[in-house]
Amino acid sequence: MSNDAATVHPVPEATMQGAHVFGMAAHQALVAEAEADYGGYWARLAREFVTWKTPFTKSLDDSNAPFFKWFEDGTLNVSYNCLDRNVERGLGGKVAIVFEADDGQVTRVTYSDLLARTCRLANALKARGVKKGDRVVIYMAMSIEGVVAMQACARIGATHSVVFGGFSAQSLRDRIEGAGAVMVITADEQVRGGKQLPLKAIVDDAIALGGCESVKDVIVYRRTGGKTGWHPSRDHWMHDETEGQPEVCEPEWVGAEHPLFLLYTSGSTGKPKGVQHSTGGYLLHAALTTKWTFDIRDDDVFWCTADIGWVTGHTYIAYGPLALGATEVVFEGVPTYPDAGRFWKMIQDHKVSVFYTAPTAIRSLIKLADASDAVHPKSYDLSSLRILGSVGEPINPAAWEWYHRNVGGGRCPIVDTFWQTETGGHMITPLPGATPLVPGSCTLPFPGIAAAIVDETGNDVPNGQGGILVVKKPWPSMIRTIWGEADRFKSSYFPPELKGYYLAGDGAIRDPGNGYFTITGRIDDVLNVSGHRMGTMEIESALVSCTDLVAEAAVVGRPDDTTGEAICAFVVLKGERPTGAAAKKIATELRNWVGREIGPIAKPKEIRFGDNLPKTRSGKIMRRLLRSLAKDEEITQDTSTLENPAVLAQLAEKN
Ligand code: 6R9
Repeated sequence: MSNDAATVHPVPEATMQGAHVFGMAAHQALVAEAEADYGGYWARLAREFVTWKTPFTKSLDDSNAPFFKWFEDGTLNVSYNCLDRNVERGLGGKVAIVFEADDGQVTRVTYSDLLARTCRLANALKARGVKKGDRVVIYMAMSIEGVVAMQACARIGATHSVVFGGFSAQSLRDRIEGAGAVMVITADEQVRGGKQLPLKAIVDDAIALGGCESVKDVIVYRRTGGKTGWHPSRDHWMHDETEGQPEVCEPEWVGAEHPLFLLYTSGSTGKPKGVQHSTGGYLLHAALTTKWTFDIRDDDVFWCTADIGWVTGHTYIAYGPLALGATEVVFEGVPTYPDAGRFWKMIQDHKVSVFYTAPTAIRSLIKLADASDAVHPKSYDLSSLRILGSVGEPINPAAWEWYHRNVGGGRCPIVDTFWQTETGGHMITPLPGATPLVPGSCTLPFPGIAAAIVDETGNDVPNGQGGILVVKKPWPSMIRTIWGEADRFKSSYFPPELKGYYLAGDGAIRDPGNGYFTITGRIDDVLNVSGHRMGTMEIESALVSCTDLVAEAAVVGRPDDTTGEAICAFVVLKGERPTGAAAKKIATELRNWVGREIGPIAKPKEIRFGDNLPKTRSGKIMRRLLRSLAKDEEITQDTSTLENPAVLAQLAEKN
């Protein structure tokens, strides 16, 4: 593979003049600065991007690797940095958030408003006894209140753990218990695509499942006024709680290593991991990458379409843009309601200049735009756009080209940003004023990030040869630990054979010519469905927990044109192998079961039944074969070690 000249999109110099990082020489100078004095480079940026209450005297502390510390003796407050600081700089009247509800209603909040609302909620949390270091679970949909809830926690030094509103009661319960949360902040309902969906009722169910005894209070934002159950000693309306609370609240100054948040994410084994992030290093990278990767300027309107339940919504909605005093759009709904032109209409209406979304959204909108001109981007005025971004999964070159041409009018650079929940912010990404683009490649490491590709023993592989993606040096916004599971943190991310490098869990390859990185996908049992991370083991456990029906289950991913990967489950039932209508009925039952156990995003797209799974004589499931079956490939692999070759024909059958 080589990036021949025909595929390279040069930097559009005319439009990128004045970029924060302009030209490859500037990019290289930053890389060189980091190489020459690693600690000094990050310290310089930490002074430039973060306002400290007490300045730090030391940059990186690697004395207890891999439990790295950054700027440890510095103190700060994230909410101060995102709100007060902007008001003090004279941006109080500037719009911080343009909120568009599902039904199209628009609400604008200035920095002064956002500060006042955050302080009132922060005071309300304090009045309920929430204090520094306590964990607060936030189970809310996209809303101004969701961002305010995160900021309010940060203001008082409480560690938030946002749980995506699509997770089930069981998943929510696990996360509440894991975090030992003292409070849950939620809404009565959420509204998506014209439908009202419960949130508070799911919180009630989660708590009723047991194990959530740490929760003393549930604060409920009234979004729809829909009916919900009520436990008077525990449940409180947000508007009652904040009424009469002062609009000032002295920030809690915390140490740089204080945990700002936990965010649960899927791993290859066991239960989801509570990824713990810091305050100082995290905020630095959130602000820095928002500025350099999106080249944010004073008059930009930034729109990241992610949900605050995922890391992208943390770094590029709740923190990064606000730390820079930018104006951002927050959207409650879905891209296809009332029609598939919603994104384009919102870009037009709000004059969005920097737009950041996921390949899966692009791919599904391409199909719909091809079918109807009315929802094609060409039917909208998208001339406000300057820069486009992509995140969550590899973007295939065809989708890249469509996005570039039809949304970006051929003039907007696309920043294909590779990063993870664990990395806190962008790791490998173009800088739009500096990096020539190649569709499908996330190009080069962000200046200062020591990304590399190695073999199983941690040795560098030459460009052009695929390998394991690692990061050789700690960086400020990296995961600090897995909450309560320090050993798992070490073994998951710093396996001894990799020389102490951070293991990302993805495969990658570098172009022999320009050294550009292309991510080739996960190398562990983690699936990426519509940009959502799912562990195959998690889905398998959910299936086998249906003990009335299921004896055994194996889950694999298969490529999918729209969702990137699709979940395919192979199931052995306790009773006879079903066929025809019976198989369809049980498959539906099992899909709903998984939806209840984990959440709708984990429902298998396809379920196939066999009398057994393909196993070696030692009883190991041959997942390689299952992956081929899921893709409807002919089995050409050696099946001589297979104990029960007859099941292959059964498992090749669709229901
Ligand atoms: C930010 C986020 C992380 C996994 C990651 C990788 C995949 C993310 C990507 C990408 C190719 C990109 N991924 N961005 N793959 N190109 N630009 O998505 O975090 O939910 O933790 O997922 O997503 O496989 O390891 P998270």
